[in-house]
Amino acid sequence: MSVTANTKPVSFTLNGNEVTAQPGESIWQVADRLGTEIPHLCYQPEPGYRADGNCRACMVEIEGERTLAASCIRQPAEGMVVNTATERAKKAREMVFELLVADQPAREEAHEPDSKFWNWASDIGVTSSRFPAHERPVADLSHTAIAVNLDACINCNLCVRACREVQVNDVIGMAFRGSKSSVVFDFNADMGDSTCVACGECVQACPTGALMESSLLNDAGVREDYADEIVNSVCPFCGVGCQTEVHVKDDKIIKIDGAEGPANEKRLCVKGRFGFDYIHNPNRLKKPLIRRDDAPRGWDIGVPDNDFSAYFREATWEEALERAASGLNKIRDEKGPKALAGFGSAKGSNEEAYLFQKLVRTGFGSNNVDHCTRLCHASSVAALMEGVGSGAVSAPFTSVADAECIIIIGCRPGWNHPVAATYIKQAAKDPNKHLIVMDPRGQNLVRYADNHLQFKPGRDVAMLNAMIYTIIEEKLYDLQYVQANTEGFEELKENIKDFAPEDMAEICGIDAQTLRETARLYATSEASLILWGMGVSQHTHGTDNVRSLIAMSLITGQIGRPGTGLHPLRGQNNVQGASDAGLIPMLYPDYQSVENEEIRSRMEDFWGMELDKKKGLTVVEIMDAIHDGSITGMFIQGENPAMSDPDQQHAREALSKLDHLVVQDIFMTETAWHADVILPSSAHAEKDGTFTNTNRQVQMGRAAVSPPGDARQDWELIQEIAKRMGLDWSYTHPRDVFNEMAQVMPSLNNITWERLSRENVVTYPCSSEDGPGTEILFAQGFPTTSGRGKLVSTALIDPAELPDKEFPLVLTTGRLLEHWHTGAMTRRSEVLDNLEPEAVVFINRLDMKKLGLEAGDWVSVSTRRGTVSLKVRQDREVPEGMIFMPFCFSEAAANMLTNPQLDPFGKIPEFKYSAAKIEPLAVAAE
Ligand SMILES: Nc1nc2c(c(=O)[nH]1)N[C@H]1C(S)=C(S)[C@@H](COP(=O)(O)OP(=O)(O)OC[C@H]3O[C@@H](n4cnc5c(=O)[nH]c(N)nc54)[C@H](O)[C@@H]3O)O[C@H]1N2
Ligand SMILES: Nc1nc2c(c(=O)[nH]1)N[C@H]1C(S)=C(S)[C@@H](COP(=O)(O)OP(=O)(O)OC[C@H]3O[C@@H](n4cnc5c(=O)[nH]c(N)nc54)[C@H](O)[C@@H]3O)O[C@H]1N2
Ligand SMILES: [Mo]
Repeated sequence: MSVTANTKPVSFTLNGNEVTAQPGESIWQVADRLGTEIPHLCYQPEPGYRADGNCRACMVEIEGERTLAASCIRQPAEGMVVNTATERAKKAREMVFELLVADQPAREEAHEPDSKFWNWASDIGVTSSRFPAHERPVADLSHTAIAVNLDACINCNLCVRACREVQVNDVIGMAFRGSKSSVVFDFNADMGDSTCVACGECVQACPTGALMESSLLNDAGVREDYADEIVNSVCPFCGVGCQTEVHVKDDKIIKIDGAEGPANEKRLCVKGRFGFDYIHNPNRLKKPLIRRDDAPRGWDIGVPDNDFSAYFREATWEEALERAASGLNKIRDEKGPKALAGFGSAKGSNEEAYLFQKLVRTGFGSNNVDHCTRLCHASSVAALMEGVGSGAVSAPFTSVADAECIIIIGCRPGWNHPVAATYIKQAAKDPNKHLIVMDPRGQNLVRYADNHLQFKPGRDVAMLNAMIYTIIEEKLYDLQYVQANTEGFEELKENIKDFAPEDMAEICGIDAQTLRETARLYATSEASLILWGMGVSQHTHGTDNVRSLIAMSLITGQIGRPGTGLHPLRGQNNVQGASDAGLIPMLYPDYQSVENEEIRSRMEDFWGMELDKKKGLTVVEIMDAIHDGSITGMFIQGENPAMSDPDQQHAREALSKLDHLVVQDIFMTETAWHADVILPSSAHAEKDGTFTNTNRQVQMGRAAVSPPGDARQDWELIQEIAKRMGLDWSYTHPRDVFNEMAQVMPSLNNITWERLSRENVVTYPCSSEDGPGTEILFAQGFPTTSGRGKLVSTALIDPAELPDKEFPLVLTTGRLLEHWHTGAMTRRSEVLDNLEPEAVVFINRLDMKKLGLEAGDWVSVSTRRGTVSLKVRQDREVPEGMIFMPFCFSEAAANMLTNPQLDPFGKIPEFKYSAAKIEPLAVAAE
């Protein structure tokens, strides 16, 4: 019996018909393609799932063979005669089901009465059994999101493949033998105590309901609620842009599954699958609010979700909108357009972002509009625009499948882009590929990596330039590529002389040989790809860090081909789209400079009014301008700067100093507490709109439920303000906005609202009305003025604040898997907050010892900007001398501590490096 894969098409007979199998196709797949259903349990016809052939539910008869064959793993041979419905095959399948039914709770008591298992059982007519049942395992309800009821388990192994092969989390396994054989988590731990990251892939794969969303089960462990509608949409959390199937019942989301999108192929992570309940949180803003005249102001008043009735009163929409707009009008008219500023949102849609920047540019009258990209990849975008003429990724993260060498630097995809991480881990398991992790902290991807360069924080340029030095000295660069496609090589060559690995080793903490070997690996691999994140960008020398990455890729020609390129992993679900749409103080939609006469006059014609000639202020500059009195009014939509800006006291003092602040959000955030008017708006699952992910894939998000109470659509509210500021807008639907955007954004060529409604996704740039778009950019040169990629030399620059005697540690900040940024959404999601409920600082065992600390002790963490109190978590991934804090916990806000010093080019603050100290607290600091 041959089980080797067919490499050529094969003709065979299926149920009497002459058919052809494509190379690699199994009998099951051919039958399925041609419309013949064969029962299957352990087989999952989704990308990433390997057929295992263990359940025997898909047995078919092959003429001339004594035994039946499992059609999911069997490939047809030329001339083979296969019958799926012979008496023998049917009987065999019935026997399989009868044996399995014996051990199951009856369908009426089944955890999932509508499971794949019960549906097939009833299709083939076997719903009871003559066989005695084995002893049934008890339920394991130790995890907050996933219920484990192994009484329904049929040992089909799908959850093991889901966990190990698809998501590559390696938590679920099979243990014990024979009739005792069972699914286990780690070494037979309770699910809640295991290393499970709750991606829920196993839940989605389980054909029986043995693994299920616990929120769906009643007290008897039975599912009662089923969707009356399933809406295809996109996940609201990160830039991966997973497509989702949103299950809705009675205008409430009851469950989310992964849908077949190009960035996720049905996979999701814990937030996307289990974190949706924030939108039904009782504390959603439901009525417009106006600050009471006698309410005290101050930077430290805001406690999210606390009773705010002493500060705010409910108002009608008319009153609130009037108050919001007239306050802005007054400032504009009395102090001039530049006294106003706006922060738009990377959580909202492209249409909302476009309208928001248009409101600021045409209604407020200046370019003072920015958003969280400034705190994020601003330095990456600055370097990329300068070097390759485009700020977006050159290739999707799924290109890792074609890469030979994958470098991930300054990012932590396992936590922050978990579904992208599944593709990286899958690729890294291939022995012919090499994964290199460069990060001062450890992370779970290190397990799959060839090497972890655990260098000193803030020393990226030293490390990367040592690699460039090696590539040039050892002549590993691609001379032809350099000559044909780049400029500045001679200067780079000259400048790099100071960066011999032997000299940089001490500075970056990686020995010269490793630096040289890594450089060789990157330069000489068939295809090398770099993915990076905030560890690279959030520094006062962030732009230089990225310049070095770009130089490395350009001199080796590791760009523009499959498996090569530069991929800054974009953070927010729509930060790519919001930037494209022009939520940037120096750029109109599609990155067109506001200071270019010709472009400006084109935009003036298009919008029908005169526009500001000067670029506007950026996020942190706006906060400074409030302090110096030049900005006195703001509109903030879908951002929480009171938590996300560096040096929080400074930022909150600014917000409380404003004469007029309008906040449009879905929750009473720390920022909203400072507002004069609060406009309750629509969450992601409540709106139609397009969203652009990190791969440049423009995707359709669809409203699944209605906004709560009187909350209204974001786009409508922006329009209401615009109208009251003298603009004659009359959009009736996000579609109208999209159509307008497409007229000034060449990146949207061949992408229409109708197309996206139909196809869900198109990648930009797209060169034809029906093509899927261009995944890999720069195959032929660069969109710079010269058509060449620019090599820019960099220098060694220290982080802005180095540790000293008083503040001996390096504080780095970032994220947790379960929480989103400032916690606005995820701390209001029951599942996610249960998983990470309290503020912690991560610290190495050795530093704990020096300070006499035990895990769970209360400490204070201080920098020159402030002090917070929180608990200690021992963490072996943080190196000695460094501490890590996530910035989601308002009770111990990391940004009380961070340094607002800016990178001169990207204007991004140094979130990743402050000098800090830790002191034990004797008493619990409740
Ligand atoms: N769960 C979750 N996921 C998210 C988010 C979230 O809030 N929660 N936010 C989203 C957003 S907007 C963004 S931008 C992304 C961010 O995603 P990432 O870029 O992965 O973000 P961080 O965790 O902030 O930092 C990444 C890494 O930088 C490392 N690092 C620290 N200092 C240095 C240094 O000096 N050099 C280098 N090379 N590395 C250093 C840290 O050790 C850390 O591993 O995540 C997105 N995804
Ligand atoms: N210390 C430290 N600080 C950092 C970083 C770091 O690594 N360390 N990272 C920085 C980075 S990379 C980023 S991107 C920023 C993120 O900073 P922010 O964007 O300020 O953070 P979020 O918590 O994502 O804020 C989103 C806000 O939008 C609201 N919201 C969600 N959906 C909607 C909607 O549909 N409509 C409206 N109107 N509102 C909505 C939420 O309730 C929340 O208040 O933080 C930055 N700050
Ligand atoms: Mo970000």
